[in-house]
Amino acid sequence: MQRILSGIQPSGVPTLGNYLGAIRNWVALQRDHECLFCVVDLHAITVWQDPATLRSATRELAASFIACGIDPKAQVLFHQSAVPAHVRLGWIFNCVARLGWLNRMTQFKDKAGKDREQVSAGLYVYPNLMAADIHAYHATRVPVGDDQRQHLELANDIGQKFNHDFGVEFFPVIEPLILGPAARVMSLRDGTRKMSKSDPSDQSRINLTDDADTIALKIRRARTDPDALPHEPQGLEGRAEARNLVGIMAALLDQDVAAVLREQGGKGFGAFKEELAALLVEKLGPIAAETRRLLADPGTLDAILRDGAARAAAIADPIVAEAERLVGFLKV
Ligand code: AQP
Repeated sequence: MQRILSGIQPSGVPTLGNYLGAIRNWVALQRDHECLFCVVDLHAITVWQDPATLRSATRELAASFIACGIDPKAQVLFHQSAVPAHVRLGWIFNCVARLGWLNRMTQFKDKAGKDREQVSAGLYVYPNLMAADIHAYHATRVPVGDDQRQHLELANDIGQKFNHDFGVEFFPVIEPLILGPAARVMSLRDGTRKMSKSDPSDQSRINLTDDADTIALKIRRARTDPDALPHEPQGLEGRAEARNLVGIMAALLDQDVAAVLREQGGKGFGAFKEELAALLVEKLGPIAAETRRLLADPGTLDAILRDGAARAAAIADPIVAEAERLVGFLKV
């Protein structure tokens, strides 16, 4: 059975984007893979996080994973900072990766923007830690969206350079796992930007913890254009916001955009938005309720995370100890 590692940053409350683009697909993977699901808090602090908020966001994300259908008994659910193997291997990889490789990472350029000199060094070396997250478990498959493809290639370059430098075949080649047509959910305020949990505007996203009224209000206020919905996908060209809302409905219904437009074409946004909001409430309502139930018992949730961290460490520790031995660290 192939071992899979997937992670999400606790950099806010998980969104509809995280759900449709990632978590929902991971739930399906559990059936025929050995999975490690990681709340990547070490990655989250590459940008400033308020400490108390980070702690609560870590629990919230873990609860959302479970509420969405991740089974923490059958699979390993843990938070990254609780397994030191990530940092130990991450440091080795900082010394294996070349500066030129990191300079090519487009996500760093996007995230750093014009303020390059002011961002943390962690944001710059983040792809090395991501490589360590995967290689620490000898995971061979990683479900990724397009935005993470370049980081995965870097993880392979690092693993292969390590093997070459130390004359071993230790780190396996990682294959990206592309899961069907990736649902890319865009901001409700700007159809050209992706929906993000760290977007300063709460109105730009649907949080997995939003209640029915909040969802309805956010969808009602979502930016659109004055035209009716087209009958065919070509009619969505140049209409980023309309395309996004139709795409969300299609993803929730497990249909393609053409099928949704056959039903919805000709309708105005008022009627369409009402249907979309009702559908969102139907699909997300049970997730939000289960998340709230889990969060009401932090002791049980922490025990799940503790157990997950112990099981993750049991896999990663011997692998990372061997990497350290190969590097030449004295083991006494
Ligand atoms: N809008 C989105 N549409 C589809 N998939 C998305 N993902 C995130 N946003 C969307 C997928 O969620 C996974 C985890 O993402 P992450 O938390 O590690 O970082 P991110 O991609 O940067 O997500 P956010 O929500 O935008 O976080 P912040 O705001 O902190 O940057 C990934 O598989 C990603 O593809």
